[in-house]
Amino acid sequence: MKGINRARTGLAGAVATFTILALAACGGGGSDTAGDGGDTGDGGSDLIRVGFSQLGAESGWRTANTESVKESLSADNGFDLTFVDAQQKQENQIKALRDFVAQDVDVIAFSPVIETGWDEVLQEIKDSGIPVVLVDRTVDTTVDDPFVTWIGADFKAEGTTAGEWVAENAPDAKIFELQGTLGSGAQVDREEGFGEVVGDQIIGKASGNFTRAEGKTAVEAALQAYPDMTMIFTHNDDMGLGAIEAIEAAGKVPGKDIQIVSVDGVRDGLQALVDKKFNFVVECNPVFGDQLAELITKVADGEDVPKETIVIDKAFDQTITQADVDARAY
Ligand code: GYE
Repeated sequence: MKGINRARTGLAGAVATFTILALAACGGGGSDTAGDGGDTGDGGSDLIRVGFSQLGAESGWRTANTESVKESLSADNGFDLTFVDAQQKQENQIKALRDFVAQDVDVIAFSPVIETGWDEVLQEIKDSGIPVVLVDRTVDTTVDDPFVTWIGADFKAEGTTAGEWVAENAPDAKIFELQGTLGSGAQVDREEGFGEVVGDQIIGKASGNFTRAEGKTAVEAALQAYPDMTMIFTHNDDMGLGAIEAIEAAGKVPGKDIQIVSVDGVRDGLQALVDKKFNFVVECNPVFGDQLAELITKVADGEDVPKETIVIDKAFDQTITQADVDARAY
């Protein structure tokens, strides 16, 4: 059924209290299925063999998330990671997942590019007995109990936070909504959260697929279609940065003539906020590799884990300073 991120369980405490306990645990013997031979030739029979299907490299958020995952799921930390980038194509992800089953990895982790279309492969994984850890985005499937645990952000709350800022600061704005990849958990839930607060201010919507280039193209078209727009709500910073280019090329001033409210908070997005081209940014924190490593270790060891772990987000307005931006890790 619909994404698990709809039910908030207040697991923030668990997230914040991550320690290096997990690393000690996996160093001390790993999983009970890890002894069946690694394929990396590093003699890592104690390593936990993880197949991770990343959905792509479409945004600054994704790049930071990939770095965090790779850094945490390292051999030094007790993992034998097979990482595959799907280039935003579901068929590539399905192929990678089937390969992981064929390799009989200990744990499969993946960030689903969209919510639907996973029934068959999730059933195959379930039949193989390999546990699934869902990362970042959610699935909508008929398969019963398709994953052990999910870690990611509360996308709906991010949309709500953005909407509340608009309701408070720009209640007359005419908003064009720049959507992420259609059918992705991040798009569906951010749109829902935002729409519940200021839906009546939205005059048009189109997808920019979470990339700067497609965001720019979508806004070029929107400037023609909705000449009275005064605000863009973009589902991520990269598309917002593309929007800035389109707005400036049209002779308008981003942040003034057309305000921009964004989600993510990568360094380039926060820089746009300092430069007064973005007006408000809701953070979506991509740096949760350590928490993922802890979860995977427990799953491989057959220990109980929470069904979901919500990564904590903040929000930023134009009072942010250049020093804040320079200190940003991603
Ligand atoms: O906001 C966007 C990325 O799923 C949270 O995907 C993620 C989103 C993120 O492309 O920049």
